[in-house]
Amino acid sequence: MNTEYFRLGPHVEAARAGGQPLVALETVVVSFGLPRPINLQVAHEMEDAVRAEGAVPATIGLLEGRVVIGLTPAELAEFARGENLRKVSRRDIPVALARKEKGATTVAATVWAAARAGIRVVATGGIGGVHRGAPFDVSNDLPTLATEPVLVVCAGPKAILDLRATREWLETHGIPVLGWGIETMPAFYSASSGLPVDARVDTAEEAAAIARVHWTLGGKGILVTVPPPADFALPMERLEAILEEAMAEAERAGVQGWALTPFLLSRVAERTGGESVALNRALLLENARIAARIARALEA
Ligand code: PSU
Ligand code: MN
Repeated sequence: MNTEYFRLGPHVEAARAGGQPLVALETVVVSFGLPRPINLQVAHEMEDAVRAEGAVPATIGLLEGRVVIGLTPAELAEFARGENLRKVSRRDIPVALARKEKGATTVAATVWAAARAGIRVVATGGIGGVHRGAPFDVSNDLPTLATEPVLVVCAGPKAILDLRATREWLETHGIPVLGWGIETMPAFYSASSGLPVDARVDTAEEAAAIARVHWTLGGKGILVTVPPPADFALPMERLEAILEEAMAEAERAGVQGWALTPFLLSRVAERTGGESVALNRALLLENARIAARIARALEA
């Protein structure tokens, strides 16, 4: 790991020395994906969920010209305040580091940084993917999964996306999609997109065994998709209506590029009276727990 541009947090340094399994967490969901003040609470709860399952959390963000692997609670609070901070995907990393800007990392930037630090497991909510319709917009989360040997635990691609196109993209680029106790890929807000996974797994050991073979044979990214907790899931039809409206609004207002995903997520949160936020929190915690179990199984 390059020490000029990377720094390990003290707890991550200790975990390394003690040979404990690590799970990387992103900061865009904290700074741009969830409303204040619940965002900071969820960030801490995710870290606690990882610890409760016997692994060590490494929340990642850019600070003072370095990629920090394992933010401290005080640093995490800065990311939750969300001031003077850039949403950093992979293409933004050199700019943010050279200018010493504070940057929250997307799934793409988090996966990339985790790989550089030798961390194999990342937990998040929904990954980015192929956006619907024109203008052409494909999240860097996808190509980064195609190039970095990291397992990402998620609730599938965000339902704001073109799910069929996203599923095809994963297949084209050789990224195995596993279903956690399910045969079809979840769609972040709902339990199923109706699109098949490549294999169903029911235990952390099964997921770890497949990942191990994948990496031994030169494979890169692999997804473990977990359906959102049933008590919180939102019905597709209701969501579709909200999304149609939000996407039309984004187009009228000229919202595009990095700002589109946060805009759509916040509209869905408003229109569901916060139900989507409760769901997002529940699935983030669930995914953090499962990621920790898989990280442990990978060490065994
Ligand atoms: N999952 C969530 N909330 C989020 C995101 C994912 O539950 O805010 C973020 C992730 O950081 C993901 C990003 O990488 O949205 C995708 O943004 P874009 O479509 O601009 O690549
Ligand atoms: Mn995009």
